[in-house]
Amino acid sequence: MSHRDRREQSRRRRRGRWKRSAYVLIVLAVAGATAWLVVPGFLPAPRPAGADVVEVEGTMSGFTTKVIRAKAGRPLTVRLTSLDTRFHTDGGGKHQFAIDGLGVNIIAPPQGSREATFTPPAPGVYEYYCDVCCGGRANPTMQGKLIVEA
Ligand SMILES: [Cu+2]
Repeated sequence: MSHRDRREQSRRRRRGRWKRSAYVLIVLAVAGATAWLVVPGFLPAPRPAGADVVEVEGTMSGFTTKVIRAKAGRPLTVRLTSLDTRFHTDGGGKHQFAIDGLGVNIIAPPQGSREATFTPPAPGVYEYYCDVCCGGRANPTMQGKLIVEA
């Protein structure tokens, strides 16, 4: 093999190595960007400091909390837990906590919890309800009142 051939060969080898590391870099960049985009979707939204937290449990016999008191303009976190299993034929063990006027819609999976933080803007009484199980919204046990004070 001539000197020239050898030089050519090592140049080609170097180019191959560069291509491979570029490929690895691109794969890492894409994986990183994907993780950055996808992972936050699975994490709960950060709770603002100082939010009041209220726990609400949903079962086939209704909400455990029928009245919630809150302050207007102060963030409120509602953490909804479904105590039912997925074997419930009506609703599959899910429960909901919805307030139409405030755009709140939490759906807890069977034997799981979900939460949302919102700020009631003005004093008043807001009805909350579950519409995914046992008679849905019309079921009086799956309703409650959020009383917002000034
Ligand atoms: Cu329910």
